[in-house]
Amino acid sequence: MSAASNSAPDLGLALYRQMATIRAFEERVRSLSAAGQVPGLTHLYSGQEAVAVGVSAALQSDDVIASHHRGHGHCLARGGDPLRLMAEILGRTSGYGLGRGGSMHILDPATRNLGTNGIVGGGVPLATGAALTAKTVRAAWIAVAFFGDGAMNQGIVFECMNMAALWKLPVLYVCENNHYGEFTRIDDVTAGTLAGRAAVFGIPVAEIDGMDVLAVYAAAGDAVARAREGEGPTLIVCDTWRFSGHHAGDKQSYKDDAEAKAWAAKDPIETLGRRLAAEGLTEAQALSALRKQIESDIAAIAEQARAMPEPAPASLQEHLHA
Ligand SMILES: Cc1ncc(C[n+]2csc(CCOP(=O)(O)OP(=O)(O)O)c2C)c(N)n1
Ligand SMILES: [Mg+2]
Repeated sequence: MSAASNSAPDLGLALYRQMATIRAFEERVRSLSAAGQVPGLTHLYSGQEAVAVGVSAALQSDDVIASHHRGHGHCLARGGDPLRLMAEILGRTSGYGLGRGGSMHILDPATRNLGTNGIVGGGVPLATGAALTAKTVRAAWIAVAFFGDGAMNQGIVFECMNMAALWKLPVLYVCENNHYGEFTRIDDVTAGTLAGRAAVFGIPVAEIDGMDVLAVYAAAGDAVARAREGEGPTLIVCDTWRFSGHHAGDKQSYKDDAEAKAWAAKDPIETLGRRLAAEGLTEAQALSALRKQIESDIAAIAEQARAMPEPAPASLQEHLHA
C-alpha cells in the first residue's frame, strides 16, 4: 500500500493540488517574464514541486523554513498568498516586500518563512540559527533549510552542519539536487558525494527520489520526528530536475536532450496523478479538470497583480536602513 492510501485518504489529492498550483504559478511567471513583465531575473521551480510540497506536508504551522533563489514553490507550499507573491515578483506595492525586493527577497512571517534568498547557501545559517533559538527557548518547532546541490560546496553549509550536529539542533537540511548549478553540471565541480558531506559530521542522510512526493513526505516525516525528539539534524538529498533553465529565459543549450526527456517522463505531478488514478482515489479526467481550474485561477491572480500599482518614484528613499 502506498503512503497515499496509508495516510489520510485526502493527502494524495492535497499534495497533487499543491504541486499543480506551484506549476501553474511558475508557468505563468515564465510567460510574464518572456513578455518583459518581470523586473530582473527569476528562477522557476517547475519540476521540483515534490520537494517543497512533500517536506511541507510533514511540518506543523509553527515550524520555520528558509528557502533559496528558486523559492516560489516553498512560499506556496507553506501556505503563502499567491497574489502577494505574484505582486512582489512583478514589483507591485501589494507584494510581500512592497514591490521592492522581488523574487529572491520574499519574507513571510505569517507562514514562518525566513525567505527566499539570493545568496547560495544563505538560508542554511538562517534555519540553523532558528533551530538554535528553538532549542534555547525549549520551543516545540523545528527548522528546515532548502538549498541546491550548488550550495553543497559553500563553506557556511559545513560550518552550520558541524554545530547543528554537535548541539543536536532540530533542523532538516534539504538538498534539492537538480544536477546543475547555473550552467555547470554538479559532477564537474563536486569532489566526493553530497551525502558524504553530512556523514562526516555524523548526520544521518536520506537519499531519495525527489520526483516522488510521497517518498519526500515519508523521509521528511522521519527527519522531523528525529528533530522533535531532540536527536538532531538530518540531511535529505532529493534527486530532482529543474524543467527550466537556470533562470526564466535560459535556453538550456548545455543540457543533453535525451536526459532532459527522461526526466520529463518523471514529472512529479503526472506521476502522482497516475498513482492516485491507479489506486481508484480519483480519475484522470477529474485531475485534468482540476489542473485547468487551477491554471485559470492563477491566470486571474496574475492579472489582478498586474493591475496593482508600482511603487511611486517619490517613495524611493522610504524603508531604507541608513
Ligand atoms: C554565494 C553565491 N555565489 C554565487 C552565486 C551565483 N549563483 C546564483 S544561483 C547559482 C547556482 C546555484 O546552484 P544550486 O545551488 O544547485 O541551485 P539551483 O539553481 O540549481 O536551484 C549561483 C552560482 C550566488 N548567488 N551566491
Ligand atoms: Mg542545482
